[in-house]
Amino acid sequence: MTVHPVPAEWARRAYVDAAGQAEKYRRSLEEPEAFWREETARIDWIRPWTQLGRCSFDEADFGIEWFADGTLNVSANCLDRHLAEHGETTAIIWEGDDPSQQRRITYRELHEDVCRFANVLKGLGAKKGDRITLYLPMIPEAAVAMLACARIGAIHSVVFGGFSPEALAGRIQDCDSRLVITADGGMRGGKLVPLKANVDAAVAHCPSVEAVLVVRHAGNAVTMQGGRDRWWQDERAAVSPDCQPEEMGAEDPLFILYTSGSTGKPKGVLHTSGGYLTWAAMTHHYVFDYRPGDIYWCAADIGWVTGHSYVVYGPLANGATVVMFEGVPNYPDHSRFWQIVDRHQVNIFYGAPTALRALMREGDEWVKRTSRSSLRLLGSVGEPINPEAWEWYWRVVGDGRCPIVDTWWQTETGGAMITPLPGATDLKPGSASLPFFGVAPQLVDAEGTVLPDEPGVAAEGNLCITRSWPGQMRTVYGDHERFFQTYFSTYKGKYFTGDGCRRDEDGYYWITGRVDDVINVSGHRMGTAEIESALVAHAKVAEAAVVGFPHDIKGQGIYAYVTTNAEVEPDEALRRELVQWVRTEIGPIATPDAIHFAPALPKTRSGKIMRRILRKIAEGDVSSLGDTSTLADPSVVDTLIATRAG
Ligand code: 6R9
Repeated sequence: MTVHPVPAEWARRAYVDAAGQAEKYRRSLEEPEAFWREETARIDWIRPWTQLGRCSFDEADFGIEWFADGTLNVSANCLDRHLAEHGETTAIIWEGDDPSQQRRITYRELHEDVCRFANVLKGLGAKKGDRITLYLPMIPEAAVAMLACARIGAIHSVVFGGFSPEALAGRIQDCDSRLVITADGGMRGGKLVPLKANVDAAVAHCPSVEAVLVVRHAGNAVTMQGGRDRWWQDERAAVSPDCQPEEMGAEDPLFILYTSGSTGKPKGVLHTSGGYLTWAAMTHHYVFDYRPGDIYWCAADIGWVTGHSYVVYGPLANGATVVMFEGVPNYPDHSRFWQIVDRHQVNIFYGAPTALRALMREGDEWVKRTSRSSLRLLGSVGEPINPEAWEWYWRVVGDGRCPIVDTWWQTETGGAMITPLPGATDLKPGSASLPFFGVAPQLVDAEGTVLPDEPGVAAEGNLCITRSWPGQMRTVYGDHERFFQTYFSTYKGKYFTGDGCRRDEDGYYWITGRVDDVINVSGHRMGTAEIESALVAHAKVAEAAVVGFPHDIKGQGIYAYVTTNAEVEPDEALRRELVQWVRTEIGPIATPDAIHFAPALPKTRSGKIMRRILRKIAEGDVSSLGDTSTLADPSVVDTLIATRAG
């Protein structure tokens, strides 16, 4: 297998080399108090913490707290403290969907905008602890709105702009937001996303919403409802440019972000202030080896956790210059990413494998016609990166010069957990490599037996984490019991990630993908249960079962088995209708790739759908269906094999 050793220059100049990595890792687990005292010094505390943490994953005394008696304000850490020496440093370089549009915003300007935005929110009655829903395109005002919430101690809940009004309404209702922040519209690939119209449709079902603050951006016509809707640009001028940051406890909530799990509706993952910011800033510092002056670009949308931790909180806490991109990789053409790299002289680029695979398919020429000589480091996140895409990223995009940090983590973990450090870790294409400081992974088998962790011995099982880390989520908003049940009840005393994983002879971790009913479509997490409930909500559908199947570009595609009501004759028109239906119910990211009309689904005698078999059929691998003897009616399987979709 190929191993790419740490380039000599990186070993010399990086914050940590291999020996440093091993030593810091050891200290983080063996001397946590001293280790975290040092690492939290990167944060400006209003009142320094004295208690490190009180964390237990056991049911009897379950709870997670870090630095609990410390106080801080997250927005002051991302803004105010940079002003004295770096006020004129560019904080955000914005690149519009339309390649002729750019904006540059200094830390001083960002600070003023955040203060004004915070004052507008206060004027609308927002206060500490309130939930505020954000539904915005990738524009600087998205970061401004998040930081303004943090400044006054309100809890933001960002909903990805690709979600439908239905999905948005559910998320507004779940956390009872009184305020929604949106834009008239966003642009993606030359197409308008009618955000304000979507908010209008959503808010019609949300009696809790009293005010909608709208950022003028795309210039499309919108309806403004008197008494409820206001333009940010109008309000901005009428408020003071000063706003004192609220003193927040380290364990006061910073944000909620909804994410899919294997059961039920999306969960409101809750992150708090002190531990989360420490983790975001610290991982951004070490993983990207960020130096003042570097131009750093994370291509994730702020609607996902990667956008929270690595577009906004981590880099801004570190005083970085961040590129923010509204558009898509293939508009106006397949060179767009690399044109942006050249135009803004990007040094660090962090993106998702799905985009790389899509660009790889278009051929090297689109990449080669750009210079990319400014690039020094590349990153990958969101899903496993297959070695072929890794090598292409390395050879074609990075010209064989830039280390690739393949960072494994989750919405729940707040920031990178298993990742190379560019000056320390030899790279194996496809492996997220080694645990970050403070992270204690463990592999267990299905029964929970711990697999031996010894040098030279490989193992494969389910990935758990045995100790808390500061960036860990603290609860599921409004349902603490669900938090415990979802993550800590499968394997007693451990956090279960939902991922399968192999550890090789050198101790490198290879994430093999989800082992639960979550599918990862283009790096977006979807619960099969959500798509199923959208399908059965259609009047003609009796039953549905959704599974993932391998997809060349998306990583996984969505394969839906649908049983229609008895009187319905399934046809092509219904297939199209159901695809459209799911797009409307959840959003375009949940578009089924295949719909397989099934007269019946394979079930056990107790009525449980045998998903294992459905996955095999969707994958086209019917040679090894395993034991089907427990099926109530084994002939169902033959029918499904004969009628496989796609
Ligand atoms: C950050 C983020 C989390 C799930 C996670 C895993 C997959 C993320 C990965 C990766 C292999 C990587 N995942 N990064 N798998 N290698 N580098 O993506 O959060 O949206 O919550 O998804 O994504 O399956 O469990 P989130």
